Amino acid sequence: SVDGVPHVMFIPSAGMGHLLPFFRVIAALSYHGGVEVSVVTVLPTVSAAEADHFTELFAKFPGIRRVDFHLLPFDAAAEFPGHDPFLLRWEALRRSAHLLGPLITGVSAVITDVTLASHVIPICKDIHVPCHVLFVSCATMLSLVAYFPVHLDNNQKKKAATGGVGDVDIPGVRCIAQSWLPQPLLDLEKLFTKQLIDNGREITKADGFLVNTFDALEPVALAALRDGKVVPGFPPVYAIGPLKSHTSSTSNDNDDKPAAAGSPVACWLDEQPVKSVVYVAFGNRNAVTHEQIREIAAGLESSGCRFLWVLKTTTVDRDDAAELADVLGDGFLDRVQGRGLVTKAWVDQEALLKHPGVGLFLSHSGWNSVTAAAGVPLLAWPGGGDHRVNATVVVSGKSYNCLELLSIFLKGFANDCT
Ligand code: BUP
Repeated sequence: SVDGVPHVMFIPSAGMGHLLPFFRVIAALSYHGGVEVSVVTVLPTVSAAEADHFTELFAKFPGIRRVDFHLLPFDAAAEFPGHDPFLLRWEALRRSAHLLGPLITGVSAVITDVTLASHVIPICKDIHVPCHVLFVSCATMLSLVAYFPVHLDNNQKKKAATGGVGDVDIPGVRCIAQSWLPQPLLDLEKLFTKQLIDNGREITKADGFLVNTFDALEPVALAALRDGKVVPGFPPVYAIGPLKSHTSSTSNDNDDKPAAAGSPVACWLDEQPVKSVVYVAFGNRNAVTHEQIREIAAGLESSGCRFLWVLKTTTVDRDDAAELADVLGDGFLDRVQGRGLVTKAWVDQEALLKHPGVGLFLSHSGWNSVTAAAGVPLLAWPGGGDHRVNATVVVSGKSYNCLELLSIFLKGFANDCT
């Protein structure tokens, strides 16, 4: 600390789903003051959305110290051809993490992203700096990350490795069926899996966890983690969610008024009947294939519903040069004009979900999206990463497997609205 003021250093990773919760905690700490805050920043970012949000954060809170961190050269394309650029950025960060030591020395506490935990925690231990993990997904996913290495060790002991990964029965939490695990975990050679196992083994040595959840939402998983049922002696877990956008904590606006008011999308929503619009979005880095886009478009069109579709055609926004009309097919936009709006722009999703016009959220079930859905029924279409686990946390009991069912669901929704 400097002059008795504690100095907290944040080490986020990459992807908006990881950055936004960090920015929210950083903004809250900066807003309340009494703490010196620094943020390890790697430029250029992978996506334009990340760059814009870094710029906004530092402009809004000039007191935050930006600690530029330069990555070592890493020929990701040669070593891991075709991999997700965000996963590769995590890998690049991990491979350069040993250079963080001198930057961390002298700070009062470090808060790291879980994707870097296996590398950052040992550095902090060496120099006696407390290290907490800001876990950006749900507590159930945290229990899976912590328990997965133990599950594999148990499999090994039982010589059950030939049976594959199998269902993961997390003590005190629940049994997650193999088909509901993050699917890369079924292949122990995958980069995602290697990183998760490394991090899972090391996180038991963290000083604590801040999790974007709350006790009423995940009482069982939180209790099991805290009682040491998942992994004996697990560090303290603080449920600090649901994290809110810093625009609402810094503005004097009436909280009921969506921050997106006045944007073209919000203006369009203003004209729609209450709870009539299906909001469709699959997060910032989950491109759906062109074939899937056409199928979703056909489903939305035949459902007769009003809809707002935030469409991403590439994993990284900077690469997204496709024309909407080309992607959606001839005449689609004309046929749905008035009742359907499709945009590729970044929108203030949290604010839009609060708009009275929105009646249903069709989502990939990224955790930030799930927690922002407050009050809007969520139709989860989970994809990769933690999405399936997140869906199990909020599921009401039904699961559907194909787009025909989705279309039936949307038709039912349309009938409800008329
Ligand atoms: Br796209 C988009 N506006 O236009 P998730 C996203 N978001 O506010 P992720 C916007 O980004 P994975 C947009 O509200 C959420 O807070 C959204 O995080 C916001 O999914 C965040 O939902 C996206 O956790 O995918 O990160 O896109 O889960 O695969 O990391």
